[in-house]
Amino acid sequence: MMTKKVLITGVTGQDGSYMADFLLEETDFQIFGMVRRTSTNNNKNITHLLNNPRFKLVTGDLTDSQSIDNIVREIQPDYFINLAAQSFVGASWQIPEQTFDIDAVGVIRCLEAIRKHAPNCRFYNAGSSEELGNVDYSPQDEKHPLKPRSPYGAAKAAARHIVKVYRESYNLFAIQGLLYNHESPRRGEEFVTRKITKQLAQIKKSIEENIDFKPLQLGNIYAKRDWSHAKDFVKGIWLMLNQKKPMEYILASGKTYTVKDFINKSLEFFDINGIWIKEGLEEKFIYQNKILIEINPEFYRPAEVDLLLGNANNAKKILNWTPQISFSDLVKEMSKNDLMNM
Ligand code: F7E
Repeated sequence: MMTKKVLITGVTGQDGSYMADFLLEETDFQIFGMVRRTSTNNNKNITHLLNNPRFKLVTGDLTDSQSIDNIVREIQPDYFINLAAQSFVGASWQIPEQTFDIDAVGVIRCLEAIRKHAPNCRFYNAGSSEELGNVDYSPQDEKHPLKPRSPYGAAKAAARHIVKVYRESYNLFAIQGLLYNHESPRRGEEFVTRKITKQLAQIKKSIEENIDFKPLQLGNIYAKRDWSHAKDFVKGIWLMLNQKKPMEYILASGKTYTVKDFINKSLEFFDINGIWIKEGLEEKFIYQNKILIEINPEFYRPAEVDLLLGNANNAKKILNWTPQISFSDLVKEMSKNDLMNM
């Protein structure tokens, strides 16, 4: 039998790199990682894979239909896992067109290439709890209506519809999981979790060395999110891709915490016992008479998703998916990693 081939887009990112790690470990498949050409390389999440004979990089771009078409025609993948995106919600108000071009139209480019050249290929597109946005009830399940609050959420909701349309029109195995926030030491540094652990690690080191530091500046620290570890989620994606029928599931921890809870957990790891004072824009965290954390309205969003809490019972029951890493261990791992790499 021919070795199976998996194409992963967004392979230099958090999810793409963990997906490649997972498949290299758990299967004997050949992995093709699609990367965008850039003048400076962005390979830090995959340096450990570059010499692996089962891992190959291919150049393409979700905004370039010819590149996607050529890659699918030439590789003839058995699985196409689309983890490339403009994934930063905050930036999606500044670059709404680009966000749609990559996160929604880009998905059509993938589906068209599959339809034409590899109709038996199983396709996964990264969906998001941001599609649910201004939620009607908690915890949210797969029946919750799509109510996006950002250009990013709207683009992912559009992608969900188009994936369904292609699935039903052409009988493709095409699905879009609905994943709640997932984090790790490989998370990009502008997302709130990594921003917190990285900057608190810097502050911790500055305090120890008695040098000046800039306070950590954040926006809405009362937003609630359902956070998990990205490693647990790539496994869930793979289970979704290997069911008999193309069904879509929520992956979530089923617990929700405020951004402030995340900060407090990380402060606990760094052993910084200060106090929170004041409220609203004036709220601050003080330690040894110094401001460590303050609010900067620049980081507020034009519209916020106040609360996300997912119900992953279907994935647990039907896919037998069980997340392993708790919120507390996640915060510790991220904080420890940033401190070690200072
Ligand atoms: O924000 C609040 C912010 O940027 C989390 C992406 O992976 O998960 C992610 O989207 C919360 C928001 O992630 C700052 O307002 C406060 O309420 O880490 P985030 P996100 O927007 O939840 C979903 C599932 C995705 O699909 C996305 O691709 O934290 N917040 N202060 C802040 N957020 C940031 N980034 N920076 C702050 O200073």
